[in-house]
Amino acid sequence: MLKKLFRKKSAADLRPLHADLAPSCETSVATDRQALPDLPSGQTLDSEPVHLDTSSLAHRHTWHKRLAGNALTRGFGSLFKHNPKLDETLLEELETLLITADVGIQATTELLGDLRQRMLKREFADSTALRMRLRTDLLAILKPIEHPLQPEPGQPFVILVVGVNGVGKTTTIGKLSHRFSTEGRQVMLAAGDTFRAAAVEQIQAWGKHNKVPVIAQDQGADAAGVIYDALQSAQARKADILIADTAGRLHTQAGLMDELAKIRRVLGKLDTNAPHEVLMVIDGTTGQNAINQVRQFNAMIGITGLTITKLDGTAKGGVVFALAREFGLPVRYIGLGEASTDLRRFDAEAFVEGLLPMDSHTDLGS
Ligand SMILES: Nc1nc2c(ncn2[C@@H]2O[C@H](COP(=O)(O)OP(=O)(O)OP(=O)(O)O)[C@@H](O)[C@H]2O)c(=O)[nH]1
Ligand SMILES: [Mg+2]
Repeated sequence: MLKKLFRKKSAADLRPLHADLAPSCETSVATDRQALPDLPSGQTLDSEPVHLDTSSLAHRHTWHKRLAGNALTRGFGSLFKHNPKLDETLLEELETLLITADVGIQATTELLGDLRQRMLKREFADSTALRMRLRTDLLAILKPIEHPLQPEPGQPFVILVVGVNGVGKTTTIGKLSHRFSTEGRQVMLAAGDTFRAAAVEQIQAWGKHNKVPVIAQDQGADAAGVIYDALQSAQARKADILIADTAGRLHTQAGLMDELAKIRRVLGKLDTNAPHEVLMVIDGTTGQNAINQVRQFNAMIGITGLTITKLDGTAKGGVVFALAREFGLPVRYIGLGEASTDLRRFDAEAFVEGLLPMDSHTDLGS
């Protein structure tokens, strides 16, 4: 498994990089076709309700299994199992669940406000009716952030992947290169994490696995220089997509944050529109701290899309709603496992169905 091969350094091990752009960067292109590594397999709730498209729910049902360990999935299941009665207790327990699952105060207040108002108007015959309305309200929060990434043809579409340490950036790049290659696009990778030990080898292993070239230099090289070279090479080869990895960094590390601005600047010298996507990866287990992370990265480099990983584990899951309410940034993908096929295009309906299935018999709460 890749994760065992590449040990992480702690955040304290990170040091700022100030190296200038190397005038002539020697690149190595990993096009090896040998044996593959052993990879692991803005609207409010008052507006018109957004209806769940039940016709295509069958194939989305698989999401429920992947989201089974999630605090929200388990909490919803347990709540509606143990509180079949439509009363204030149900609402109070729902409120506690939403807050503790990191849905955030704003979204929780909106959700509870709508449900309470409707309950007072006697719109719900039973708790199942309330459950159905809750699904609609959850979807109303997520639908506006469902904007799939659609790389335009005609030039290398540059995706710069950023985020704090260990969130799943490189793994997401591996999964993305698998996805885009499978779609028949010519993909190249840039080993822009020149900081962490073994980071270059990690992305090269993904490149080898997916049979895509990786532009890399040795550890310690200037990250902006590597990514600049990679775009030059992608332009020369007329690649469709270039995905650039970057070192994990904390927003408090001014030097490393400046490096992101430098990467943007040097890319702009080759293509004024590059990077076309600044994809921030968020670890779904992070909780409310994700809000701070996005705020700081957005201020520094301008985020155009999010990927939320590790939602297959014991993440609280609610952070997707909190991020939707706080920023309204598109969620492009979610990570539901470690294998190259475990990256799903964000589908608001499938996500809501995964958390709170229409059929209560599939509830997973205890
Ligand atoms: N369960 C699960 N694990 C994931 C997912 N995405 C990534 N991981 C795991 O998270 C760990 C860190 O992944 P990396 O891709 O190395 O993270 P990174 O952000 O590149 O880390 P740094 O380069 O050190 O900042 C690895 O063990 C991955 O296998 C996911 O969606 N689900
Ligand atoms: Mg990495």
